[in-house]
Amino acid sequence: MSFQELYNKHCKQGHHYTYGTAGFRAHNSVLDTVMFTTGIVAVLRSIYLKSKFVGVMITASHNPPEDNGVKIVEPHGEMLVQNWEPIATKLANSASAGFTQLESALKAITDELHIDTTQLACITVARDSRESGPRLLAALRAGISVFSNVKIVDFELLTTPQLHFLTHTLNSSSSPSTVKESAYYDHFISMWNQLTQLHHVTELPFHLTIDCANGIGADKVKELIAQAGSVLASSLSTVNGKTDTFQLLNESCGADFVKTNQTFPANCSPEPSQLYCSFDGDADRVVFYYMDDKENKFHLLDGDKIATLLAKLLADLLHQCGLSDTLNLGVVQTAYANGSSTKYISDDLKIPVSCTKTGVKHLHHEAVSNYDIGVYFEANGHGTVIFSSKFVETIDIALQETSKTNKNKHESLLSLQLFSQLINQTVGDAISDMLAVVATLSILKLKPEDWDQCYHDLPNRLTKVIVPDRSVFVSTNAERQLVSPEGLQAKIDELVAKYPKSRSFVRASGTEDAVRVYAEADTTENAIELATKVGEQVKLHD
Ligand code: G16
Repeated sequence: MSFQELYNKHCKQGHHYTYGTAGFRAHNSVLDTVMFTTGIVAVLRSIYLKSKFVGVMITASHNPPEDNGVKIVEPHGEMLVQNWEPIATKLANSASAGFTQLESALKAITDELHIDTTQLACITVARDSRESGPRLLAALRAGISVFSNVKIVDFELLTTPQLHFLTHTLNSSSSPSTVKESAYYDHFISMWNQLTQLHHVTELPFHLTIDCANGIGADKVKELIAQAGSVLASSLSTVNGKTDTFQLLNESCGADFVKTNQTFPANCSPEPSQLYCSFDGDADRVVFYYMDDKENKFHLLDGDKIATLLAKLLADLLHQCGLSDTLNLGVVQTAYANGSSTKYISDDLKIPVSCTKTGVKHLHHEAVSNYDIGVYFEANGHGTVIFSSKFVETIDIALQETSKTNKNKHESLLSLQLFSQLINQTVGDAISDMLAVVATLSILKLKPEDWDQCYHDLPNRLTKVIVPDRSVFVSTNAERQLVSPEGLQAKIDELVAKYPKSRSFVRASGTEDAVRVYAEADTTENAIELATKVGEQVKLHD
């Protein structure tokens, strides 16, 4: 088919596309056009990067089942570089205006960036379990097929982090054709086995129930558990794994539901002191929780608690190796981080903390730019730990120089090395993060309550307000203050001044048609009241 015939078959006119926090996301019925143009973007990006594999993931992650979306993956697993986001947006909105507009936008881009479209492009694609996935994949493949010199590796159903990992693996491999999905399981199971054997872990200090949000993470984590040794198989089980009942995706379950509602998901019968975790729809985030044995209350162990647990372990290991002054460790958070976590990291752990805008692309960039070990987590459970090339070289050299008779130092160095491979280096990954947390708790012999004791969260609430036009809510200072609508920030400041230990901010979501309101205060009642009052102000200013 010609370019125009493909366009006519897959594209519709009239929708305005905006590049959000993690790519394009909307109701599936308006996405065919942007899938088609994302196929084109991926080809251009691959050619621009000298035929490196570029990934495209079809998913709407934590959003409802009828939504869908697309995330573009850089050759080494990062999110699409930010200076290409306007290119992706321009092509989508040109296609939405008409074929001639798309053709001329494409020509302007290829001319400006000197892209020879006859060169080879290499693309990886995958999708989550949503019903609209196959139709949108067809639109994506049609956009790719506008170009004649393309190699596509279709991994079919994957979690988002699996596609990030496999895209990186393909680009690093001398025989890319041999890279299969199994490379993911082989890698993480091997690192888990080596790390836990080094520390003589023969059983976990709890049973872990994994809520899979009825998403693609269910099939993939079951595969991992089936292939891993008996330690995991005997202590891990899954709930909410109905990936074939599309309407159940993220329904009363999953990481976003648990974090926002601060309660157990559907189909979970909590037992005191056992550990629970929830993935989101594409398994790129995870939050943990448990029920205490005194009051049978729900306790959330969110991204902040994960960050502090991992940062403490890594700081201790660095100290035991005598490398605390050689390799710098830092934590990256967003405005959603609980005030107590930030205080604990800087005052108690004495580790530097930075704050960025929401979106893992921002946290990842900050972590890579500033730290040899960059622990970055959003409170919603999205994150990982990134290790620099200086870290890799330093540990390699230290291992060669340290005799095995210096057992403690040798073991700490090896632990750091294995840990840096157990946690997904390309992007936040619910499965890999889960393994890293479980390994840490097992090594330190911590029960959920022990982990929770490091600091006490300030009571907090996260709510959503639906407004006619969320684009009027413009923020600054890592999203902690609003510059528009005029006067709203002053009202928020007035309200915050009325509650002890309080903080509140408002920002437009980049994945949902809503404005998010976050509030924390000295008591749960005050946090709820503050969030409600700020939400009322948002409605008055929309
Ligand atoms: C995406 C981003 C996350 C972000 C979340 C919510 O997650 O990757 O960094 O925290 O959206 O963003 P917003 O508040 O702008 O809607 P996911 O898991 O939905 O892809």
